[in-house]
Order: sequence, then C-alpha cells, then structure tokens
Amino acid sequence: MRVRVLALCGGIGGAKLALGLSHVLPPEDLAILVNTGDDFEHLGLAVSPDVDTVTYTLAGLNNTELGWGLAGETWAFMDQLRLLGGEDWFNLGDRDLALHVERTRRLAAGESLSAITADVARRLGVAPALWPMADDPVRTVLDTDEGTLAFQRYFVGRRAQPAVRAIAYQGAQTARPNPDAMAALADPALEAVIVCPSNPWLSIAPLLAMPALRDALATTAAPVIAVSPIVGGQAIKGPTAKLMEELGLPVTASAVAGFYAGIADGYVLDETDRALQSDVAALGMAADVQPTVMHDLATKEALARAVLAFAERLRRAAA
Ligand code: FO1
Repeated sequence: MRVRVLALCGGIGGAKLALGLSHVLPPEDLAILVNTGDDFEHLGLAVSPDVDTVTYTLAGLNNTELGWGLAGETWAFMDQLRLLGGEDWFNLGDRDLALHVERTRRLAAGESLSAITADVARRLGVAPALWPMADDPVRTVLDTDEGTLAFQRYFVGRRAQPAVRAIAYQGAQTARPNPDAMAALADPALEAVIVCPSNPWLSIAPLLAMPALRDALATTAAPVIAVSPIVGGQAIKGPTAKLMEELGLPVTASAVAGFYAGIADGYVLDETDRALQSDVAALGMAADVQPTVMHDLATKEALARAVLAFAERLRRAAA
C-alpha cells in the first residue's frame, strides 16, 4: 500500500483536519497515524480514546456535542455503575462500550491494536487507513502539583486542573512505531506529512518520543507541514494554552512552531497570527497563513486543500 499523504493526529482537534483531508483525497492516498499515549485500561477494558475519536469522526458517527464518543449515545451502563458505587469518573456510553469490550477480547486473543483498529474502521465504513502510532504501549504520564497522574486521571478525572511540571511518555523509547507509517515515510511516493492542530505536548509528542519515528519524520523526503493549534494566543480546544504557561512557554503560535523545529518544513499560521511569519521563518520553516479555525465541513475541507497546496509548493521548491 503506497499512501501519498500521512496525517499525524490526536483526538478532537486533530480529527477535524483528518476529516477534511478524508473528504478531499481519494481514500487510498491517505493514512492517519494516531496518538495512543492516552490509551489506558479502565474497568478491565482497553480504551484507546484518540483512535476511537478519529474512527468515529471519519465514520460520521461522532458525538459533536461532547467531542468524543458516539452521537445519540445512551448512558444506562454508567447510571447503573454509579448506583453500584463503581468508578464513574470516566464515561463509557452504552454503544461505545461495545468497542472497548470487543477490543479487549481481541487483544487478549493475541490480535494487535493496529489489526483491530483497521478491522473496526472497515466495519464502520472508514475508507482511509487508520494506524495507531504503535502496538507496543506508550503511556503519557504527568508530573503535577498534585503528584504523578496517568493521562486520563489528569485530563478527565481532574479536568486538566493540576499544574503540569513535566510530561513523560512511558515506553516510547522502546516502542516500535507502526511499521506501515515507517514504510510510508521512507517511500518516495509520499507527498506530504500533515501534523494536525492537536495539542503538541499531549497528542503529538508521544509520537515524536519514539526515536525511530522522530528520525523518520526529520529525514523523510516529503514536506512535513504542521498546523498551529494556537490562534491569537489562545487554544482552539482543550488545555494547550494553560499547559504552555505551566511549561514556561509564551502562548503563541510561534512557540508551537519552535516545538516542531527540526521536524516540520512548513508551518500554517492562522490569519490572526499573520505578524508571526518572520518568527516562523527564523526557525528555518516556511510559513503559510490560512483561516485555520474549522467550524464546519466546508472549513475543514478548505484547510485540508490549503495544507496540501502548501506541501505541493514546498515539494516543487525542493525539486
Ligand atoms: N473525555 C472526557 O472529558 N470525559 C469522559 O468521560 C470521556 C470518556 C471517553 C470515553 C471514550 C473515549 O474514546 C473518549 C473519552 N473521552 C472523555 C475523551 C478523552 O478522554 C480525551 O478527549 C482524549 O484522550 C484527549 O485527546
């Protein structure tokens, strides 16, 4: 399988651009490599939140109000669990529960996360390839003012309130990155790598923490384009801005560009941040300015077309 475009993403924010890309590219041209640093075992079940968010979004089944889970979900399981005094800090909807039960069974039977993900995506009608970043476990763990917290305990259990001092991606040093993604990055047929506007430290850093994947991204012949998740000094979604402050960084789109220095060849700023183009250029990256806030399918598709056109310009310039 020879993909032309590889997208890297986490959950909610990144899935929007992944959806746009899936609408403007033939399905066989696109593969999406998804963060698994948020994965965890809950109630004895293997939960892969970002993989599931991307799967449900591309299948058109996602819950747009919550940003995660299935549309039209019911919560009888959670109601009953609460009645029984069970762990109710993380919500598993009645229909969503089926995926976690089935994934847990198949993992226990010896199937890989990538094989299960591909099969679930096919059954739910997702046409592009969806690849978990690794079958080996990588777990994002936060050192906070409330002590060490596993990712979902921090993000959902504590609503990202604790101040973060440092972040670790446990297992990343030895985890083997998805072999299809590694093959795509080494393939001259690859035309673009798009880093979706996911949280760089929580959603993209787990991928970059795998040394072989980081090297492959830094050396791929295809242009690597990152889209800023910060617009006008604010995060579009989630705790990115708060986290940047806690990590001692200025909350600017160019500070995120600094995070991608050495990996990205091009960086897409929102129109609001047009003045930051020279900062991006000073980091050795080409800058492009686009409307990056995605409200609906039309704006997702427009941004997808714009990042692909930017990649094409960089490819021609390098030829
Ligand atoms: N996010 C929440 O804020 N609260 C939840 O109870 C919750 C449950 C959940 C269940 C399945 C799933 O696939 C995702 C879920 N999420 C929930 C989202 C998830 O915790 C985060 O959005 C991602 O891990 C960050 O990308």
